[in-house]
Amino acid sequence: MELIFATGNPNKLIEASDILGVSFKLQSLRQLGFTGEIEEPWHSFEENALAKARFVYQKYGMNCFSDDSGLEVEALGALPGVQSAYFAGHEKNCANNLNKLLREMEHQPNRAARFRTVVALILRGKEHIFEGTVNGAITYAPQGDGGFGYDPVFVPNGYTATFGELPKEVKNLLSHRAEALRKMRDFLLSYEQINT
Ligand code: ITT
Repeated sequence: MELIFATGNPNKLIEASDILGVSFKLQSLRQLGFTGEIEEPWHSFEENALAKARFVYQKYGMNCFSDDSGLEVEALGALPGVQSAYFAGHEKNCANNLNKLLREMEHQPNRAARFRTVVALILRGKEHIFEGTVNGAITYAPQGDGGFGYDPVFVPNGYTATFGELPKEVKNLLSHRAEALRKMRDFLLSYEQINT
């Protein structure tokens, strides 16, 4: 099955391809020649995910999905949340975002946090939403250089290593993105069975 993944983030594209497996051929926006930024003006992951998928569906008229995701830290009132990509400013700098988070959490004993993903799929013009969450804790310093974004400071519950240290196969089993994309995959596989 061919789908456009409405993302400009190459790390998300790699993870999604690994999670969805060989039955799905993903085309990135870059492969379609689109290198701009799609606006994410809303206050929820769902609205932003829908905005990205609608933009691409309207432009290309092809089945597509998007992923809006971020880190919600309990002690910070669920920030950075939808601002995760821009936490330290408009330049979308992962290292600055991570350093700002660690500074704000420096003297904070409550380390609880969760990653959330909302995937918006537009299939033959119909919209579908899939969600995923993984709970964990924020470290005091970055650990590991795997993954992307906030991975080096996030330890999923039940583990002692961060997503930056764990093998990518482990992250792709446990993660917020894995949960949401597996739900989408199951939906698409049963949709295909019914419609072929
Ligand atoms: P697109 O909108 O083009 O898909 P983006 O990177 O801007 O790419 P988001 O708006 O969804 O994506 O921002 C999510 C940010 O949250 C992302 O830039 C990371 O900093 C962080 N994030 C999301 N998923 C993550 C993950 O699995 N591991 C670490 N950080 C993650």
